[in-house]
Amino acid sequence: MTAASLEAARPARLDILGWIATTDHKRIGVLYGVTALGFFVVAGILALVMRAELAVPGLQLVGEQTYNGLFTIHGTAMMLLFATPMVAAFSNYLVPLQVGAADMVFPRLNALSYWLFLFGGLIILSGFLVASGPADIGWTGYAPNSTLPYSTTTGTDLWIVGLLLTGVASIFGAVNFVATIITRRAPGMGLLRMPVFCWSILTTSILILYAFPAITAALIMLLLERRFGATFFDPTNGGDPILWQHLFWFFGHPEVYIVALPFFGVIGETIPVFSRKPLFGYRAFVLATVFIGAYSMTVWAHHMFTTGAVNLPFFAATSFIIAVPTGVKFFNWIFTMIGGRLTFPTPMLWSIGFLFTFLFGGITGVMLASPPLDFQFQDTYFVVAHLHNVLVGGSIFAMWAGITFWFPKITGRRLNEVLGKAHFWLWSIGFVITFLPQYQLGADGMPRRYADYPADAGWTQLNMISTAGAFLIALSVLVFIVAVVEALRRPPDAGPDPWEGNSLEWWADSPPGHHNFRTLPPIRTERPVFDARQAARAEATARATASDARDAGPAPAPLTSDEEAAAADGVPRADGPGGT
Ligand code: HEM
Ligand SMILES: [Cu+2]
Repeated sequence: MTAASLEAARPARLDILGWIATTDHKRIGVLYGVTALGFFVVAGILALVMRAELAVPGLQLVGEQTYNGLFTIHGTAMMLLFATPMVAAFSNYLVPLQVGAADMVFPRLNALSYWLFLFGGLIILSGFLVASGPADIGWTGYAPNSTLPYSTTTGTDLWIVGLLLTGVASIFGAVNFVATIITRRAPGMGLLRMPVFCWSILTTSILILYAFPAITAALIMLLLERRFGATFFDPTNGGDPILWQHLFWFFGHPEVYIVALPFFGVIGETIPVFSRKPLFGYRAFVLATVFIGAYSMTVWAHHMFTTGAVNLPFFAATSFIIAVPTGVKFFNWIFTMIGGRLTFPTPMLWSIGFLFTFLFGGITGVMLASPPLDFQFQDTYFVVAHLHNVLVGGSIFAMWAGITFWFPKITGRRLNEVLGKAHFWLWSIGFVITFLPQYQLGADGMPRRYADYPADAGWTQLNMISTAGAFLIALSVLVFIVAVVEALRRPPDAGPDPWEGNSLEWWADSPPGHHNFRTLPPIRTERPVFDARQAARAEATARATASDARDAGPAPAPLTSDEEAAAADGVPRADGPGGT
């Protein structure tokens, strides 16, 4: 056999070394996304075990100590190994494309961020392998529970070290995004012509730079206290356990915006495309984003009302006010749709689902920001319902919108619409069934973080419903996985711009080539690809009119711009951006 025929006989292989050594922002984005979804599946399985345990009173599946480990690792993994790195996945893939750059400013630092995140995550999960079990201190790691002698497992130390690594990864990533957005925008792309997704990432990255050092410091202090004799949180030695709560929530509240703002940005990209209109109030949206980012630094102690150690009116007031810019975004989204020519493919369904579920989560948040209500609901299932309403109903709905929207860009293939819609409806129904009953359970006084509840409390039926919903959510995720596998087995056929998008990523090939762009269109608004498409259509219309005129005598009167737009809508797409 010749070398060439040997080469041909070898089946196509995944370029594993290429992926490991990659510094290409697109590959790093895919690595982040696939890894984060892997952690999502793990954390989801932990959730199913917990929900199965809670379906009926009594301890059937796991003991109390195991349950502590389950909610700790579930909460930690969902927040910091799934939602946060999912933001990094979207921003890695999209920011350089949307600003018209060839890559990030620091590609190697970018790769380092990913590997720190992966190994940090594995270190956290490795707690399941030690004899005493994983961290058992809640995702909030409150002192003194997290100090010795209260949390004796080595799993807690692994949790600390793993979180330190993933935190540093987030900080490196944030530096990279800020630098890329500031220095790598294509000619013509002023800051106010940048897609709202990039604005969200710029804001989020700056927020990371303020918030993550607090948790990094807190984790180092906790490790010193547990293993090296420090007493930061020990009141018998001049320390203060409340200090942990301040450091944690100074990070933790902004963190919930770190996993929300980018997804607001995603919805700011999808709704205009499927409404065939520019985003209503682009500048107000950008201003609201920046305001939420800055202002989210001032509300952290609303998580600490019941400590009796914080100023209630101040933190209640700041928390209420943050609803205002969030409300502005709802106006942006809704007025974009009003009067638009709406279509409802899967990404648009997720976007509209997001509007409903996030609104509900926001309203229950305002309730919890009110100290009298918070004193009542503290540590009950009302809080569990609220936080999942915001995270699952807000961020993760929008995440699915983003995944289904950009899937054709990343893979060159559209997802099957029937499977996509099945995923959406199963998830949505499962979401409501899982989390709505928990508001009632919370109002009835069922406490969170317990593996069991009394049989005579009257909570059994609602718990059973909630558990059934969780399994429906799991089923929907299986449908999504089937849809992805089905799509990847087809040859690529999506073309560069399957949705008729607005921003520059739709100008590049699907998937984009190594350095993204061969050419760029002129950038005169925040919708350069839309502009280029309209220009191409106008030109095609003009050409057609001119040749008609040659055939049929005198030229018709020139179109007004409104007529032109209407005519262009009916014209089949001119040969498109195509990236050439
Ligand atoms: C999708 C289906 C999900 C289900 C069925 C689910 C279920 C649960 C359950 C049973 C608990 C423990 C409640 C308790 O006993 O106190 C919990 C806690 C928690 N979950 Fe989820 N969850 C889901 C998704 C998510 C997502 C997507 C996130 C974040 C992005 C998340 C973040 C959390 C957090 C932060 C906690 C609190 C952990 C703690 O108490 O320390 N969950 N979840
Ligand atoms: Cu908060």
